[in-house]
Amino acid sequence: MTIGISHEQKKKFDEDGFIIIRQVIGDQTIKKSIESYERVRKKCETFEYLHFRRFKDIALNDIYGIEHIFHPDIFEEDIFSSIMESKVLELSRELLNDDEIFLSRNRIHCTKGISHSGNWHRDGGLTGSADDIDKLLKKSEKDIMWVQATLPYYSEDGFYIVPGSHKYSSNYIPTKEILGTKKIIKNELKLRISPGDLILFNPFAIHRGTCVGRIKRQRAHIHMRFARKKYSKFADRYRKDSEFFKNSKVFSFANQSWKKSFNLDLEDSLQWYGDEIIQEKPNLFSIKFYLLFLIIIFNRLFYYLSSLYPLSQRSLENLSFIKYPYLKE
Ligand SMILES: O=C(O)CCC(=O)C(=O)O
Ligand SMILES: [Fe+2]
Repeated sequence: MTIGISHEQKKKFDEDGFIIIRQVIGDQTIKKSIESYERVRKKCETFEYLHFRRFKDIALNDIYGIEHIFHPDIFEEDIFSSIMESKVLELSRELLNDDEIFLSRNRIHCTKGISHSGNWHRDGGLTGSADDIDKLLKKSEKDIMWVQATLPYYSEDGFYIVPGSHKYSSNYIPTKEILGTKKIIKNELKLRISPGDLILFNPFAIHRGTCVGRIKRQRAHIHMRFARKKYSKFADRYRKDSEFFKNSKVFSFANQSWKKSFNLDLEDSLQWYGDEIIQEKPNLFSIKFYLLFLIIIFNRLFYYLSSLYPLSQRSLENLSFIKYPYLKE
């Protein structure tokens, strides 16, 4: 089982909680994946596909997350090709020291018009509560449960991570201290990645996403979490995933390695994910729509004003009265 993780990379992953593997997919694959992503995005913009997340108080349709990329309504072979070409499944098997792993989360993170300034968090808990995350982190430290991956189609210079924060230690930062904040953490690191690079990280490491946005600095990456079958009960996931994976459009396109993963017999999750992520089409005849429109104008005004802020981007992100900071290079 040696596809590509060297001993040093494994050690770095264990110690820092992340590694970057450069250039795991080719230029042609990236180009085709971007075309596919744009098709999918269009379906969200026109509310033809509704499983997406957006910031509804800064723009009419500012999409930042598109859920369930294997959903038959948006499945794109070229995106799946890019995922298979990246060998992310095989690399994750190596990092998790387990052949029996499966995709428990998948979505596209994207930023186009408006800057994105996300909050610190740890992923991988079941209920989302801070204490629950700390508890599972300790469990995962004894026997690793999952790994997360980011496969970008554009250059990114905005993913922050706190190396080593996936380990319970004397200088451990409890999740409740950072959750929902953007505070500056002493050894935070911003990762610079190019299209076709792959970040693999321990979801219990403290991290946050940011992106300058705007057409020239937009981003779109595939976000994935792989979980070990033995922990399938604790792996929150979308209840229709298994149906999507077994759909002939997906299954017949999958290589042997992915077929093997799709065929795993999993326990039901204690916590299903994502049922509530479904957009409502805006109703132009409701008063709510126009009230929201006023809020959008208000937030947008502050957003543009914040572009004049003279100090650092990190301090701007910490001004609590600016909900949407205008980020620059
Ligand atoms: O890039 C983002 O917006 C969020 C990143 C993140 O939290 C993740 O990949 O788990
Ligand atoms: Fe995350």
